[in-house]
Amino acid sequence: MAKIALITGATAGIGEACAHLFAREGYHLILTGRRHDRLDRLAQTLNTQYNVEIAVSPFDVRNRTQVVNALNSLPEQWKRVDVLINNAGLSQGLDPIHKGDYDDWDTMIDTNVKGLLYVSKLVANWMIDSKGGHIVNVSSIAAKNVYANGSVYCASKAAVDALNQGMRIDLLPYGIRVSGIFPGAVDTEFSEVRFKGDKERAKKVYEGFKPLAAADVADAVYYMVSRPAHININELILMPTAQANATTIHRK
Ligand code: NDP
Ligand code: 8X3
Repeated sequence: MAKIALITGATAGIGEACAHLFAREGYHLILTGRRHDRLDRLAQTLNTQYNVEIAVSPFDVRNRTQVVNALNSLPEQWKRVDVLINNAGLSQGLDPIHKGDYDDWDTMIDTNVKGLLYVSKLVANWMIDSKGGHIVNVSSIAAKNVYANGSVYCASKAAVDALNQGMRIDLLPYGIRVSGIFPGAVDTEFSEVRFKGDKERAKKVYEGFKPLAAADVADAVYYMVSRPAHININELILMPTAQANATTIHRK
Protein backbone atom coordinates (compact mmCIF):
# COMPACT_ATOMS: atom_id res chain seq x y z
CA MET A 1 0.00 0.00 0.00
CA ALA A 2 1.41 3.43 -0.94
CA LYS A 3 2.35 5.71 1.91
CA ILE A 4 0.64 9.07 2.42
CA ALA A 5 2.36 12.37 3.22
CA LEU A 6 0.51 15.52 4.24
CA ILE A 7 2.49 18.68 3.44
CA THR A 8 1.46 22.09 4.74
CA GLY A 9 2.53 25.09 2.67
CA ALA A 10 2.90 23.07 -0.53
CA THR A 11 2.21 26.00 -2.87
CA ALA A 12 5.81 27.27 -2.88
CA GLY A 13 9.38 26.79 -1.76
CA ILE A 14 10.30 23.97 0.61
CA GLY A 15 6.79 22.48 0.76
CA GLU A 16 6.50 22.34 -3.02
CA ALA A 17 9.96 20.77 -3.28
CA CYS A 18 8.96 18.14 -0.69
CA ALA A 19 5.84 17.41 -2.75
CA HIS A 20 7.98 16.73 -5.84
CA LEU A 21 10.45 14.51 -3.99
CA PHE A 22 7.88 12.51 -2.04
CA ALA A 23 5.79 12.00 -5.19
CA ARG A 24 8.90 10.81 -7.01
CA GLU A 25 9.40 8.31 -4.18
CA GLY A 26 5.87 6.99 -4.66
CA TYR A 27 4.03 8.72 -1.81
CA HIS A 28 0.42 9.73 -2.25
CA LEU A 29 0.06 13.33 -1.11
CA ILE A 30 -2.31 15.65 0.70
CA LEU A 31 -1.28 19.13 -0.37
CA THR A 32 -2.34 22.18 1.63
CA GLY A 33 -1.86 25.94 1.44
CA ARG A 34 -4.07 28.95 0.83
CA ARG A 35 -3.50 29.34 -2.92
CA HIS A 36 -5.93 26.82 -4.31
CA ASP A 37 -4.94 27.43 -7.95
CA ARG A 38 -1.30 26.57 -7.23
CA LEU A 39 -2.33 23.42 -5.35
CA ASP A 40 -4.45 22.27 -8.30
CA ARG A 41 -1.63 22.92 -10.77
CA LEU A 42 0.90 21.09 -8.62
CA ALA A 43 -1.45 18.14 -8.12
CA GLN A 44 -1.97 17.88 -11.88
CA THR A 45 1.79 18.00 -12.56
CA LEU A 46 2.69 15.40 -9.94
CA ASN A 47 -0.13 13.10 -10.93
CA THR A 48 0.98 13.20 -14.57
CA GLN A 49 4.69 12.93 -13.80
CA TYR A 50 4.66 10.27 -11.09
CA ASN A 51 1.23 8.65 -11.33
CA VAL A 52 0.54 9.17 -7.61
CA GLU A 53 -2.79 10.11 -6.06
CA ILE A 54 -3.13 13.66 -4.74
CA ALA A 55 -5.74 15.22 -2.46
CA VAL A 56 -5.83 18.98 -2.41
CA SER A 57 -6.98 20.58 0.84
CA PRO A 58 -6.80 24.38 0.76
CA PHE A 59 -7.00 26.20 4.08
CA ASP A 60 -5.42 28.98 6.08
CA VAL A 61 -3.55 27.33 8.97
CA ARG A 62 -4.38 30.34 11.17
CA ASN A 63 -8.09 29.60 10.96
CA ARG A 64 -8.81 26.77 13.37
CA THR A 65 -12.32 26.13 12.00
CA GLN A 66 -11.01 25.93 8.44
CA VAL A 67 -8.22 23.55 9.46
CA VAL A 68 -10.57 21.24 11.37
CA ASN A 69 -13.28 21.25 8.69
CA ALA A 70 -10.87 20.78 5.79
CA LEU A 71 -8.95 17.91 7.37
CA ASN A 72 -11.97 16.18 8.88
CA SER A 73 -13.76 16.27 5.53
CA LEU A 74 -11.01 14.32 3.79
CA PRO A 75 -12.21 10.85 2.75
CA GLU A 76 -11.38 8.21 5.40
CA GLN A 77 -8.71 6.51 3.26
CA TRP A 78 -6.69 9.75 3.30
CA LYS A 79 -6.57 9.86 7.11
CA ARG A 80 -4.00 7.09 7.25
CA VAL A 81 -1.19 9.68 7.08
CA ASP A 82 2.32 8.24 7.38
CA VAL A 83 4.24 11.51 7.20
CA LEU A 84 3.19 15.03 8.24
CA ILE A 85 5.50 17.83 7.11
CA ASN A 86 4.65 20.90 9.18
CA ASN A 87 6.17 23.40 6.79
CA ALA A 88 3.69 26.30 6.33
CA GLY A 89 5.26 29.40 7.77
CA LEU A 90 6.50 32.87 7.14
CA SER A 91 8.17 35.97 8.43
CA GLN A 92 6.77 39.49 8.27
CA GLY A 93 9.04 42.52 8.48
CA LEU A 94 12.34 43.16 10.23
CA ASP A 95 11.82 45.56 13.13
CA PRO A 96 13.22 46.12 16.60
CA ILE A 97 10.85 45.07 19.35
CA HIS A 98 9.89 48.65 20.27
CA LYS A 99 8.85 49.39 16.68
CA GLY A 100 7.28 46.06 15.75
CA ASP A 101 3.95 45.91 13.98
CA TYR A 102 1.21 44.17 15.99
CA ASP A 103 -0.33 42.65 12.87
CA ASP A 104 3.03 41.24 11.74
CA TRP A 105 3.48 39.65 15.17
CA ASP A 106 0.01 38.12 15.09
CA THR A 107 0.54 36.76 11.58
CA MET A 108 3.85 35.10 12.46
CA ILE A 109 2.70 33.61 15.75
CA ASP A 110 -0.69 32.53 14.40
CA THR A 111 0.86 30.87 11.34
CA ASN A 112 4.13 29.42 12.61
CA VAL A 113 2.97 28.31 16.06
CA LYS A 114 -0.81 28.06 16.33
CA GLY A 115 -1.30 26.82 12.76
CA LEU A 116 1.25 24.08 13.31
CA LEU A 117 -0.55 23.07 16.51
CA TYR A 118 -4.00 22.93 14.88
CA VAL A 119 -2.79 20.62 12.10
CA SER A 120 -0.62 18.52 14.42
CA LYS A 121 -3.38 17.69 16.90
CA LEU A 122 -5.67 16.26 14.24
CA VAL A 123 -3.01 14.36 12.35
CA ALA A 124 -1.35 13.03 15.52
CA ASN A 125 -4.69 11.46 16.45
CA TRP A 126 -4.93 9.81 13.02
CA MET A 127 -1.38 8.50 13.50
CA ILE A 128 -2.26 7.14 16.95
CA ASP A 129 -5.24 5.32 15.37
CA SER A 130 -3.01 3.81 12.70
CA LYS A 131 -0.27 3.00 15.21
CA GLY A 132 2.60 5.00 13.79
CA GLY A 133 3.78 7.86 11.65
CA HIS A 134 6.41 10.54 11.35
CA ILE A 135 6.00 14.25 11.99
CA VAL A 136 8.64 16.60 10.56
CA ASN A 137 8.57 20.12 11.94
CA VAL A 138 10.21 22.82 9.83
CA SER A 139 11.86 25.25 12.22
CA SER A 140 14.84 27.44 11.26
CA ILE A 141 18.36 28.43 12.22
CA ALA A 142 16.46 31.47 13.57
CA ALA A 143 15.35 29.22 16.45
CA LYS A 144 18.96 28.64 17.44
CA ASN A 145 20.47 32.09 16.78
CA VAL A 146 18.29 35.10 17.55
CA TYR A 147 19.15 38.07 15.33
CA ALA A 148 18.53 41.81 15.52
CA ASN A 149 15.08 42.95 14.39
CA GLY A 150 13.88 39.38 13.99
CA SER A 151 12.99 38.46 17.54
CA VAL A 152 9.34 37.58 16.96
CA TYR A 153 10.08 35.35 13.95
CA CYS A 154 12.97 33.81 15.93
CA ALA A 155 10.66 33.28 18.92
CA SER A 156 8.04 31.62 16.72
CA LYS A 157 10.66 29.23 15.36
CA ALA A 158 12.03 28.61 18.88
CA ALA A 159 8.46 27.65 19.78
CA VAL A 160 8.53 25.13 16.92
CA ASP A 161 11.80 23.79 18.41
CA ALA A 162 10.11 23.37 21.81
CA LEU A 163 7.01 21.80 20.27
CA ASN A 164 9.21 19.41 18.31
CA GLN A 165 10.80 18.23 21.55
CA GLY A 166 7.49 18.10 23.39
CA MET A 167 5.66 16.19 20.66
CA ARG A 168 8.45 13.61 20.66
CA ILE A 169 7.85 12.99 24.37
CA ASP A 170 4.04 12.95 24.18
CA LEU A 171 3.87 10.72 21.10
CA LEU A 172 6.61 8.32 22.19
CA PRO A 173 4.19 5.64 23.50
CA TYR A 174 2.49 5.51 20.08
CA GLY A 175 5.57 4.78 18.01
CA ILE A 176 5.35 8.13 16.23
CA ARG A 177 8.66 9.62 15.14
CA VAL A 178 9.12 13.39 15.50
CA SER A 179 11.95 15.28 13.78
CA GLY A 180 12.86 18.93 13.45
CA ILE A 181 14.75 20.53 10.61
CA PHE A 182 16.53 23.86 11.06
CA PRO A 183 17.61 25.32 7.72
CA GLY A 184 19.75 28.41 7.17
CA ALA A 185 19.15 30.65 4.14
CA VAL A 186 16.99 28.97 1.50
CA ASP A 187 16.22 30.81 -1.73
CA THR A 188 12.41 30.64 -1.88
CA GLU A 189 9.58 33.19 -1.74
CA PHE A 190 10.35 33.59 1.98
CA SER A 191 12.15 36.97 1.77
CA GLU A 192 9.68 38.36 -0.75
CA VAL A 193 6.93 37.53 1.75
CA ARG A 194 8.96 38.96 4.65
CA PHE A 195 9.44 42.22 2.72
CA LYS A 196 5.82 42.24 1.55
CA GLY A 197 6.45 41.96 -2.16
CA ASP A 198 9.66 44.04 -2.37
CA LYS A 199 11.50 41.76 -4.83
CA GLU A 200 14.65 43.93 -4.99
CA ARG A 201 15.15 43.86 -1.22
CA ALA A 202 14.41 40.14 -1.16
CA LYS A 203 16.96 39.41 -3.92
CA LYS A 204 19.75 41.02 -1.89
CA VAL A 205 19.33 38.46 0.90
CA TYR A 206 20.73 35.73 -1.37
CA GLU A 207 23.37 37.76 -3.24
CA GLY A 208 27.11 36.98 -3.17
CA PHE A 209 26.86 33.39 -1.91
CA LYS A 210 25.17 30.14 -2.79
CA PRO A 211 22.10 29.69 -0.59
CA LEU A 212 20.31 26.38 -0.10
CA ALA A 213 17.67 25.52 -2.68
CA ALA A 214 14.25 24.29 -1.57
CA ALA A 215 15.18 20.91 -3.09
CA ASP A 216 18.18 20.66 -0.73
CA VAL A 217 15.86 20.94 2.26
CA ALA A 218 13.40 18.46 0.75
CA ASP A 219 16.29 16.04 0.28
CA ALA A 220 17.19 16.34 3.99
CA VAL A 221 13.55 15.89 5.03
CA TYR A 222 13.37 12.75 2.92
CA TYR A 223 16.61 11.51 4.46
CA MET A 224 15.08 11.79 7.94
CA VAL A 225 11.85 10.10 6.91
CA SER A 226 13.55 7.27 5.04
CA ARG A 227 15.74 6.06 7.92
CA PRO A 228 14.94 2.56 9.22
CA ALA A 229 11.95 2.50 11.57
CA HIS A 230 14.06 2.19 14.73
CA ILE A 231 15.98 5.43 13.99
CA ASN A 232 14.69 8.93 14.69
CA ILE A 233 16.69 11.96 13.61
CA ASN A 234 15.72 14.35 16.40
CA GLU A 235 17.13 17.48 14.77
CA LEU A 236 18.93 18.35 11.58
CA ILE A 237 20.59 21.75 11.11
CA LEU A 238 21.23 22.40 7.43
CA MET A 239 23.23 25.44 6.33
CA PRO A 240 24.72 26.79 3.11
CA THR A 241 28.49 26.23 3.25
CA ALA A 242 28.92 30.01 3.03
CA GLN A 243 26.78 30.56 6.16
CA ALA A 244 28.15 29.88 9.66
CA ASN A 245 25.09 30.94 11.67
CA ALA A 246 21.99 33.08 11.20
CA THR A 247 23.98 36.29 10.81
CA THR A 248 27.42 35.29 9.52
CA ILE A 249 27.46 34.82 5.76
CA HIS A 250 30.60 34.93 3.63
CA ARG A 251 29.63 36.97 0.54
CA LYS A 252 31.90 37.49 -2.46
P1 NDP B 1 7.71 30.23 0.89
O1 NDP B 1 7.20 31.60 1.13
O2 NDP B 1 8.30 29.91 -0.44
O3 NDP B 1 6.57 29.15 1.22
C1 NDP B 1 5.79 29.28 2.38
C2 NDP B 1 4.61 28.32 2.31
O4 NDP B 1 3.85 28.47 3.53
C3 NDP B 1 3.68 28.60 1.15
O5 NDP B 1 3.27 27.40 0.56
C4 NDP B 1 2.49 29.28 1.81
O6 NDP B 1 1.28 28.97 1.13
C5 NDP B 1 2.48 28.63 3.19
N1 NDP B 1 1.76 29.46 4.14
C6 NDP B 1 2.12 30.66 4.63
N2 NDP B 1 1.15 31.17 5.42
C7 NDP B 1 0.15 30.24 5.42
C8 NDP B 1 -1.13 30.19 6.01
N3 NDP B 1 -1.59 31.17 6.79
N4 NDP B 1 -1.90 29.10 5.79
C9 NDP B 1 -1.46 28.09 5.01
N5 NDP B 1 -0.25 28.08 4.42
C10 NDP B 1 0.53 29.16 4.61
O7 NDP B 1 8.79 29.99 2.04
P2 NDP B 1 9.71 28.73 2.43
O8 NDP B 1 9.43 27.58 1.55
O9 NDP B 1 11.08 29.23 2.55
O10 NDP B 1 9.16 28.46 3.90
C11 NDP B 1 8.71 27.19 4.34
C12 NDP B 1 9.07 27.03 5.80
O11 NDP B 1 10.48 27.03 5.95
C13 NDP B 1 8.56 28.15 6.70
O12 NDP B 1 8.08 27.59 7.90
C14 NDP B 1 9.81 28.99 6.97
O13 NDP B 1 9.73 29.66 8.20
C15 NDP B 1 10.86 27.90 7.00
N6 NDP B 1 12.23 28.31 6.76
C16 NDP B 1 12.59 29.03 5.64
C17 NDP B 1 13.90 29.39 5.43
C18 NDP B 1 14.33 30.23 4.27
O14 NDP B 1 15.44 30.81 4.31
N7 NDP B 1 13.56 30.31 3.19
C19 NDP B 1 14.95 28.98 6.37
C20 NDP B 1 14.47 28.24 7.50
C21 NDP B 1 13.18 27.91 7.67
P3 NDP B 1 0.12 30.01 0.77
O15 NDP B 1 0.73 31.39 0.71
O16 NDP B 1 -0.41 29.52 -0.54
O17 NDP B 1 -0.86 29.84 1.87
C1 8X3 C 1 14.62 31.74 7.65
C2 8X3 C 1 16.07 31.94 7.81
O1 8X3 C 1 17.82 33.36 8.95
O2 8X3 C 1 16.21 34.50 7.55
O3 8X3 C 1 14.10 31.01 8.71
O4 8X3 C 1 15.57 33.67 9.70
S1 8X3 C 1 16.41 33.43 8.55
